[in-house]
Amino acid sequence: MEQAVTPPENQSPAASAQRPPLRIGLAGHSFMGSIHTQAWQSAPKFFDLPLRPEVTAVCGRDATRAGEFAERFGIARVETDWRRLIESDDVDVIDICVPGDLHAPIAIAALQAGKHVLCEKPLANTIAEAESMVAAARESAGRGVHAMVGYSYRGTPAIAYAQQLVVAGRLGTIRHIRARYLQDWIVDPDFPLVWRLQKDRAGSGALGDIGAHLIDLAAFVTGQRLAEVSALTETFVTERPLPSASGGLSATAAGEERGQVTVDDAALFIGRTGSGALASFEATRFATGRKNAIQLEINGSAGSVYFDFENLNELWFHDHTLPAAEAGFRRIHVTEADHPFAGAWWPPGHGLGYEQTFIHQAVGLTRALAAGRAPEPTFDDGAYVQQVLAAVEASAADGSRATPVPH
Ligand code: 4PW
Repeated sequence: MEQAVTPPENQSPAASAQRPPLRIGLAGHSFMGSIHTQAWQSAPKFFDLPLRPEVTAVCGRDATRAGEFAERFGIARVETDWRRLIESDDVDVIDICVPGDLHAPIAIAALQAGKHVLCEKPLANTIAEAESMVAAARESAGRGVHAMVGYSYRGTPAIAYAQQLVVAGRLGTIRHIRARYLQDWIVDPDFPLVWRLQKDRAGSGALGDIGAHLIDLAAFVTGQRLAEVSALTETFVTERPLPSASGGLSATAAGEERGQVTVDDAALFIGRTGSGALASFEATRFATGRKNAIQLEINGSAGSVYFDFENLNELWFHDHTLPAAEAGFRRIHVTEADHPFAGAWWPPGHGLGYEQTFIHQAVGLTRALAAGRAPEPTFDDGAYVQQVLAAVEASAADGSRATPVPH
């Protein structure tokens, strides 16, 4: 008789507490720093992990704010210079949660110093930076030191399940990818000029901040990369008040002084994958009423899937091999024990949220490092997204159509 196999997600996490530590040094402590820390701290409580993640130090330029963060999350040590974090003996992984202009210097120095790296997305602000990061990661991999880029939505169970359906051939030949990431948090023209609206800090606007997720998800779910794109971008509000020092997604203006918005507010582009599928993408922070709507539809010759992050526990699946009278999109609650990641959590139907995507990212990284293999998404995956971002910007800037994406 065949032995029943318990999926790793369903094994008791109790053992995680006994495992050797995986010590995390966190660079940055705003929105992403918080959710990464929560992820590292929650992962071993719900998943049976070969190593026990533990955030041992946090780094931020403002010692007071970094200290408050450390106290809130129970982190022992505070640094104010990321170089000190990299030199630390009590850190195995540098977790980069700072604006994009600091990704390359921190990641490259960390890998060279023998620290694994988790780097927030998009990987970098320019192709040149991304390429240097890929080179550093390839070199360090030879020494068993690995790098991962944080495309966290891959850890959404419904997205991971959609990818499994594609791999199992349930969609057949992919014809269409339709992807939209819609937010509305900067519609108010008096919303301040936070770093996400500054090109020298963020690289680009809605395109790189949220469009990058779409580019990664489309490639992850379908296994296909874009070969060419054609794009339009727009900046609707070109000047904004300067932010107070702690400016984030819910920032307030510092005063009357205004500055120039140097990134796109919205980006729209179409493309063709190397395998001939046609794709369309929309990334905007001006879609009033949409908060974090990541909508992804894939149409194949044998079926389709549809997902919206605002209903993240559901995947809609149409099986085109069924008789027409029975076929049609049906809703799958991706909360069953044998759905990706779901077995570690609540009973079927009780559902997960945004934070679990980061916990699943931490689980993937921990397991890969323990097994001595490269975690995914890799810096190569991050550099591919960077190539698409650059091609989109080039196409939008000169009005050229069918701008190639170099590989
Ligand atoms: O990565 C993305 C951010 O930069 C996030 O997942 C959502 O959009 C929330 O903030 C931005």
